[in-house]
Amino acid sequence: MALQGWRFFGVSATIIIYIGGVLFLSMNNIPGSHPKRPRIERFAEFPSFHSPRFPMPSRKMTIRWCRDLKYINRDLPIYADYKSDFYTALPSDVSAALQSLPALTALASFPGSGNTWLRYLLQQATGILTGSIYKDYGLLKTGFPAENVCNSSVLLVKTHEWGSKAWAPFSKAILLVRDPEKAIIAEFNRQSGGHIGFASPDRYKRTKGKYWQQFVSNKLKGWEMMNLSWARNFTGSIKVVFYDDLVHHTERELRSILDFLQFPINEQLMRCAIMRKEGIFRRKKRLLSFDPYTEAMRAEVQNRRRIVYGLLGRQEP
Ligand SMILES: *[C@@H]1O[C@H](CO)[C@@H](O)[C@H](O)[C@H]1NC(C)=O
Ligand SMILES: *[C@@H]1O[C@H](CO)[C@@H](O)[C@H](O)[C@H]1NC(C)=O
Ligand SMILES: CC(=O)N[C@H]1CO[C@H](CO)[C@@H](O)[C@@H]1O
Repeated sequence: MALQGWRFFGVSATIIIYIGGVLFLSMNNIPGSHPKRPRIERFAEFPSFHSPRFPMPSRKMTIRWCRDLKYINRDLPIYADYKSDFYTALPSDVSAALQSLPALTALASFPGSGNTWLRYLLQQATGILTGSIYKDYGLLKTGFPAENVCNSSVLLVKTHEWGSKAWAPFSKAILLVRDPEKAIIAEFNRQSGGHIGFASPDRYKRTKGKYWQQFVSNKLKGWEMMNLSWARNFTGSIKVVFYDDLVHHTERELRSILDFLQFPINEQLMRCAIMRKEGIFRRKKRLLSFDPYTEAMRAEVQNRRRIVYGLLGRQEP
């Protein structure tokens, strides 16, 4: 009897530990819709976000928002609320604008092209949350609680995918394009830098530089496909935003993006967003003591960039 009691206890404990373990693992590894891609994306475009001064991006990093963020509630426009918030537009204009918003807008970009920064700016300027087809817990905790929301309750939805499946849910898209030279380094840092956020110089030299070379050539193809397939084959309306323009003419670009989204501009929020455009991110150049691109690589990257930028209608100096 006593033995059976012990056996029962032992089996129960094993089962409980097992279930607990499975739960723990599944909580940390929720399958996404794109299992092949890394689902963790931090602020790759903001190297300092990972700097040793901020060792863990998910802790203590609170963004001060110009206004409390919320979802778009299309069914129940609360007029009194909109009246005070969107004081530049009449309440009826606002609700009409919100209702006429097309189903869904994608924020399509190659990783490392500044999509998180653009989402940050848009959330500041509108007070409305932006979504994503991924669920990045780092972002979830640092001011992007609508990670994994992909419906009309968000302003737009981040994606790094392309192809007919990727754009099926969307009727509009903003294609954010960054110089591949920078985007590829940002992506390399993100994939290999861990919490510190930078690839160590050794990583560029791994297997006599072949690893990095292969990385650049793969990513360059991806960059090109991403850009061109959205620009050419997506059937909805598309707006191409160049990262450099966003950096140098932030307000002008934001206004034109909101115009594209048919979202009414609130001047007060816009001023606030521009004031806080860098937010907690201070962009700092990583000082690599060497140039990771060889002459041949750079020539190839620049050649590709010229072709793609040309096709996207941008003249290169
Ligand atoms: C949007 O998606 C979220 C999460 O999947 C869900 O909670 C919410 O109800 C959805 N909203 C609409 C308007 O479909
Ligand atoms: C885009 O369309 C062209 C034909 O117009 C097709 O050859 C190509 O495979 C398409 N690309 C994607 C990524 O769907
Ligand atoms: C998907 C897509 O449009 N790919 C094109 C990318 O650009 C090259 C030329 O630069 C084309 O050959 C591909 O078809």
